[in-house]
This record gives sequence, structure tokens and C-alpha cells, in this order.
Amino acid sequence: MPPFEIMGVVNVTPDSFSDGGTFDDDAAAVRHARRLVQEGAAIVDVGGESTRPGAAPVPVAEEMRRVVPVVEGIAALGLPARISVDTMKLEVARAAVDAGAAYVNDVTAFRNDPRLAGLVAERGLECCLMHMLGEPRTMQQDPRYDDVVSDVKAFLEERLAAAVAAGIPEERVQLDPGIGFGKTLEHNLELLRRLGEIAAIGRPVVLGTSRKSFLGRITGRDVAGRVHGTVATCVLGYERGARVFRVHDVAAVHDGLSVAAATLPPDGP
Ligand code: HH2
Repeated sequence: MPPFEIMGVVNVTPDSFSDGGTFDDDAAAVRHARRLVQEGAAIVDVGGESTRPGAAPVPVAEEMRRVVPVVEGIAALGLPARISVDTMKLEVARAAVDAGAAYVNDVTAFRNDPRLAGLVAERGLECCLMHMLGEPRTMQQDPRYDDVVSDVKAFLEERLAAAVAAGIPEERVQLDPGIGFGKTLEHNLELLRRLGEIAAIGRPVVLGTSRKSFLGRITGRDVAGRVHGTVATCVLGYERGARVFRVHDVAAVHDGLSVAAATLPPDGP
């Protein structure tokens, strides 16, 4: 694996927190994916259901209508990048994989539908298993942990074991602490401070800080002004062992991580 990989976000939703409604035309979303790959994304993550705090669930047929044509369009370009589908639903994932996706990013880590693990196993896909406390509708209502890092780590170890038990080779699994998913500002900061403990599980850690509200709490910036804060978290996260960075601003993060990688010993941090 290269020193780091960037997963560029392609949201095809009317209501995503930072770019909702921007790419609700399929052709625009496909063009955006091409641009993200040109800027350095190794993975493009196509999502048709917002998971922002308070978001309402999207019916399967509507999520498929949003996601599948965009995955097809990206696959037709033959870009040097893997296509990921950001979904918790089996039917959406299956249709996206048939259309060319090779990676399943499930923010419920196969808890919403355990059959998703079977699809990943059968089709030889990669997956990202993410920690979330509760569900998007309610997750920011007073989240509590004994110790956020130990709790998230134990959860990810348990979900990794479940994925392996379902027949997914460990090498195909990446793990994500789920920044902002049922976490206060202090929980997010503690996870970033002690990210090395999550990396110690031994699987690549995916970090999703891009433009999130905790950056706004620190910098006072609105969503569009959080690029520099995003780069800072990615560089620090890289030094603490994260390897995959799910971001909207691929060019800026690619520059930051390239500089960070050049300053580290060749065998990594
Ligand atoms: N964050 C979001 C969505 N999916 N997947 C992973 N693995 N990690 C994350 O941190 C993550 C994720 C939320 O960001 P975004 O897609 O920009 O917003 P929305 O959920 O409103 O579409």
C-alpha cells in the first residue's frame, strides 16, 4: 500500500451537510469524481444518503436512483481509482457493485444489515467498518463513553472479527473511528490525540474529518472555510497512523499529506 490514500467524497444527495445538492445531476457528479482522481484520490466514495446529525433515512429505491447511474458513469471512464459506495443497505451495495464499485463503506459496520458482509465476502470487495454511537437521527444527543478511545477500539475489533467470521479476508478490511458520529468535540479530539491506539489494531485506519462541525467549533469557520483545519487533522492523523483520508478537498489534502509523508522515515511513523 502507498504511504497514504485519499478517498474523495462524491455526495449525490440533496441534503449532505457540506455539499448537499451540488451534484444532484449525474453528469456533474461523474465530472466531479474525475476531477478528484486527477487531484490525487485513489478511491472515490459515492453516497446517496446523508448521515449528518438528524438526517432522515432515504428509501432504497431512491438511494439506488441516486447512486447507481453515477457509479456506472464513473466506471465507464476507466479512472485509475477504486469506486466505493457509501451505503448501509444490501440492495444499494449490490446494485453499485454490479455497476462497478469494488469497495463498500458502511457507517454501521454491517450492523444495519449483516448480509452486507456476505456480499463483500462473495464478491471479493474491500470494506470500511466505521464506529457510530446510535443512529444519525439521534447520535448527537448527549453521547457518553467510559473511555471513548477504548470503547471505539473494542467496537472496531468486534466488528473486524464479525467481518472475518463472515468470510472477508482481514486484508480487505479498513477501520474508521467515525469522527462526529455520536461524539462531542472532546470525544473527537481525544480520538485524534490517541489515534495510534486504533491503528494498533493492525488494519488501515480511515479518517473522516473533512469540513466537520468540530473544526468549525475550533476555528469559528463555516463549512466552506474548514479546508485548512481539515488538512491539519489529516497531517496529524497520518503521523499518528491513519492511512486513508475521506475528504472533499482532495488537492489540498494531497499536498499536505505528500509533505507529511516526505518528512517521515521511509518505513512510516
Ligand atoms: N463521514 C460522513 C459520511 N460517511 N464514512 C466514513 N467511513 N467515515 C466518515 O467519517 C464519514 C463517512 C459524513 O460526511 P459527508 O459525506 O460529507 O456528509 P453527509 O453524511 O451529510 O452526506
